[in-house]
Amino acid sequence: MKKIIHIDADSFYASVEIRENPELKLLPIAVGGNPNSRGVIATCNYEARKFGIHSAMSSAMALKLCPSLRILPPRMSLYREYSLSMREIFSNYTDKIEPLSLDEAYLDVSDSTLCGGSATFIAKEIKEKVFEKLKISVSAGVAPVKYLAKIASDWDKPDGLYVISPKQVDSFVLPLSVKKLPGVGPVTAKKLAGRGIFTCADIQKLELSTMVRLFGTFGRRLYEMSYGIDERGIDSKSDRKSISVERTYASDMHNLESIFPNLEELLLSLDERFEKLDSSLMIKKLFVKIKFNDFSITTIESAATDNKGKNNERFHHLLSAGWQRQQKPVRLIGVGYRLSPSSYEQLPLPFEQDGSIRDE
Ligand code: TTP
Ligand code: MG
Repeated sequence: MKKIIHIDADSFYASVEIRENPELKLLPIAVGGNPNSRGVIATCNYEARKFGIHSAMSSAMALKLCPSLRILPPRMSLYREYSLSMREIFSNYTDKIEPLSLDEAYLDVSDSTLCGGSATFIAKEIKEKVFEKLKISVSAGVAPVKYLAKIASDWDKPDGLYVISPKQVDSFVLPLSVKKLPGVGPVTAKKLAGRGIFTCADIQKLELSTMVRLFGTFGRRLYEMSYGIDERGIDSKSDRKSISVERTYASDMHNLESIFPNLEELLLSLDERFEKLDSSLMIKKLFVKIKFNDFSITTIESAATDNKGKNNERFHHLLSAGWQRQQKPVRLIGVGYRLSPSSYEQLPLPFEQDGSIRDE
């Protein structure tokens, strides 16, 4: 039987901002984009949640709900620093850490002898250490399997610690709403409800073959989760190899002059996505994908540097070199980073020596 802890920081970006400026503590605050330019809320503190504000809501709407809301611009590099400090604390308890995002990670402490070998005491101590060092609170869930640890960390938020012991698994899952199961969004929940399935107990009344017929491979996973089963281990090495964003444009672009103005927006989106990933991932290479109007695709890549401005120049260069390949009207542009899991790799290499073009 495994001992898994899932840790998730409370209102993470907002908590960091409050830590940096404690005067904000009792005020409703949010981190997000400009309400005048269709910005959205990344997160808000629990004070602001009382007004009904939540992640992904438009900043303009948030201000309507709470006119005194302070909306701060995101400072991703700061959040990454906090994320790394949290990770350092986790690593005192186990090597088996699987980060899910900047503020979230699974820890497998099955083999740990610390805190008398008690996962509950380890989770409690981690919460204390994070607060001691960073002055932000995290919620922890402890369970014998991953998905239950994740549900548990959310059970008693903020500043929660919820434990589902092996003995409690059966009684915990029976009344559990299917909406709490990872992967069950509004569409699946509705489909399940249409069949009279609202809880894990309802799934348990069905045969595995019925679930698979109704929901494909996810049906098997739902069936297993309804019994508290989750075979997944902790993946300590992030297997994310790349991240990219791409856009198909309404009308084809016929020359570089019309192609270039799109690059900035693409790079901004790419960075936004990258900054939310596991903070130990490093950018190893840059790549650009171009789809021409005959649907042929060219991918071109070069090494990354640790300088953002230089990387953006290289993207510019790549876009130009990629287009020169075929010089046909362009319908899609993608930009991306190839990633490596640690910071040990040597990054800067001259573009000219490394630039390579690959046709797909
Ligand atoms: P979450 O852990 O989902 O949210 P949270 O930490 O702000 O609040 P909670 O107490 O409920 O855990 O996400 C972590 C951070 O990721 C969050 O602080 C901001 C960012 N984020 C976005 O930028 N956009 C989003 O839509 C979400 C959900 C989060
Ligand atoms: Mg969180």
